Amino acid sequence: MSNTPFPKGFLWGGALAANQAEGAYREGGKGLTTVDLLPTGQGRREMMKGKIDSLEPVEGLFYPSHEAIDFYHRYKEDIALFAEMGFKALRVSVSWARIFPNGDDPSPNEEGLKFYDDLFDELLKYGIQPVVTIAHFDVPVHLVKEYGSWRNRKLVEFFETYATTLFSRYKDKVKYWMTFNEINMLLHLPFVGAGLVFKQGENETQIKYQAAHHQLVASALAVKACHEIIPDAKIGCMLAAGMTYPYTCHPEDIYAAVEKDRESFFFIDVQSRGEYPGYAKRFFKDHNLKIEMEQGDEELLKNHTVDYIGFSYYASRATSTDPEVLKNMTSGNVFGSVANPFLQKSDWGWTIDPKGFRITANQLYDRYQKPLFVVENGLGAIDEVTADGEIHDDYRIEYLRKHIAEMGEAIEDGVEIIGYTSWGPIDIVSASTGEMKKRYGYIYVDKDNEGNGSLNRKKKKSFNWYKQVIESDGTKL
Ligand code: BGP
Repeated sequence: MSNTPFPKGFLWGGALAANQAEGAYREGGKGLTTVDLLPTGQGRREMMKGKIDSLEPVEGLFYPSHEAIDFYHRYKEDIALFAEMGFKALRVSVSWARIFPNGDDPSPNEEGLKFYDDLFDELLKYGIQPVVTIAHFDVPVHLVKEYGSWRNRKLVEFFETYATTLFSRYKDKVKYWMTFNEINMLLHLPFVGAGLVFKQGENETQIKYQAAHHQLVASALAVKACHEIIPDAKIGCMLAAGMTYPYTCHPEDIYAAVEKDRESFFFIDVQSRGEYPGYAKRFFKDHNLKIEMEQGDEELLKNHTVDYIGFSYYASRATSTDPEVLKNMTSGNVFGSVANPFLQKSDWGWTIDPKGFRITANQLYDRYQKPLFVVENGLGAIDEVTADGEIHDDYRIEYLRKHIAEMGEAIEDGVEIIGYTSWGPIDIVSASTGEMKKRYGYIYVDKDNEGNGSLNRKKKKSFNWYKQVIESDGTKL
């Protein structure tokens, strides 16, 4: 399938997260993070929702983030492979606890700063732009224990210090930043999004939206500092996106879909438009939520909005007001979607909707009229190493081919998209399940769900396919 060439300078690449790739969880002076407390297995999902019994790793459980794929020691080998594919950008996150092991340390950890200096130097050696996520689901555990994490206003000050430290240290190396990964995930997986742990009987909705306010203020302070310290940098927000379709044309279903999308848009409306939207104020009133704001917060939000809208797209969503549909058509995702009978699903039950990618990109661009940056898209699948030692991941090529083609259509529609960093260009730990079995990569990593394997890397069939996509500016799909 061939396509109209993507714009010159389009940032083709891949995306990783520190906690899902680095490993070395207690090396280089790094402190413990929230994700380091998430084992694989069924208890993981409840812990991600803030039902946490222990803030210490438990003997005998397997914690996939502790070693992950050892990117901390192998990043040079991996970056050489990304360069071979022709990457123009690599999205990585900085682990907050490598820089401030406890989160409230009086000064940063030089070993941690040095690691990312070396990582960015390695990328720039190949002409690959670092695209840096400041917070990707890993809050220093000490901030949870001592302050209750983002429910506490003190986190704003700690985050501002952390972000400002990064901008000052890497101002000559990093020109693309984003604040919170999938900031809307706070509502669905509050321990992951904001390190929130709930006690029995607490008003979780009140705590979540107060924590959201703290993150939104912290994000605006980071935008302000980034523009002051690195005037030629771009700093964005980051949304777990995917348009919500109404199950029928019944007006109630239509409005339910509007409300579902507003649940996520709320965060980006504040970060991009600079104020709390009316529907949010009504939601707070209707639910008796009192959001504590400090003097100057609203002015800060208004004056320091983001430069671009970063987002992840895996699937579209659907919703209904019919109890029968809601009961019988549940879909596996955290957004409480109903399954879409017109679409196929992945091995993990995620809807596969390439056209939805074009629709979502148009929806975001219509709403915000700012450049978009696709910083996650990909297919988590079970890959098999065949007898010939190869991985014939044609199903992944198919998924990506169709999604990139629809992204091209969105650009033709006039949507400004600055780049595409597909999720997990190398197999890494799955965020939702902690599994290695849920693979996204163009590069296979020899490691299984129980942590067994050589960690050796091996190109899949999709490796040369993506190389050709980039080489041809997206015309050869
Ligand atoms: C997003 C996260 C990523 C990544 C992705 C895929 O929520 O930003 O960290 O994990 O989802 O999800 P999973 O790894 O659960 O398949």
